[in-house]
Amino acid sequence: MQFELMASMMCANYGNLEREVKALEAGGIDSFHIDIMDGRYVPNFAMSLNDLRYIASAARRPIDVHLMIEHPNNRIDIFLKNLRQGDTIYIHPEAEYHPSTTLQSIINAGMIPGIAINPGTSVETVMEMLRIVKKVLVMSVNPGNAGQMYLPYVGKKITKLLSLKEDMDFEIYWDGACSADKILEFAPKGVRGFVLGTTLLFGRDVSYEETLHNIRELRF
Ligand code: S6P
Ligand code: MG
Repeated sequence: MQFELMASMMCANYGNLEREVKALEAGGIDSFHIDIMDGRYVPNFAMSLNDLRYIASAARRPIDVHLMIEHPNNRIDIFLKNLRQGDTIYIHPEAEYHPSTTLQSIINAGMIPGIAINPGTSVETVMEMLRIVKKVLVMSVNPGNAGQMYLPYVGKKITKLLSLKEDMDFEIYWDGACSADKILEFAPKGVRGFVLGTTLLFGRDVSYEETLHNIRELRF
């Protein structure tokens, strides 16, 4: 079964970021998920521009930037110029007056446009944007922190998005409290990728290589 695994880098060991990037790549990670926060859209500061720059320069695999900031269009150029063609930028539509303008800036720069949907945001309110984006990041926890509990009502929203994805031409990605049982349940249904944080990948006594191997070997 084909699915992508992304590393939530806010959960990585900052004591040696280069070693983390190399170990994750050697273990077979598909991309690096960078959570950028401004302390306003979400009540936290996780990663920022220098973290993104450093990881983008050390990594060979693609970067997914998850912008949890207000009015990303005001600052989109500084993120775009630190990425390579084909990297992804997710914005939160609620954080922008004109999210379709921001998404168009991302497309024009040769990046993959995505939206992140909060647990409390319904599919109906982002329906038109589903025609613009290539990726939808479904938040299964409220944005702002790692290590939270999965919110089970998000499952129904994923079912709805799965029924729309072929016609509207987007892929679904999972962000928040991702465990092996969620991958077992949702990868066969068509969820394309999973962001791995403290629940499954980081802060454990198991190497990244072994964890990623075990996830790929899950029996579906
Ligand atoms: C949350 C952020 C996520 C977390 C991820 C961490 O604001 O967007 O990407 O980093 O959820 O994973 P876990 O397994 O600790 O929830
Ligand atoms: Mg995220």
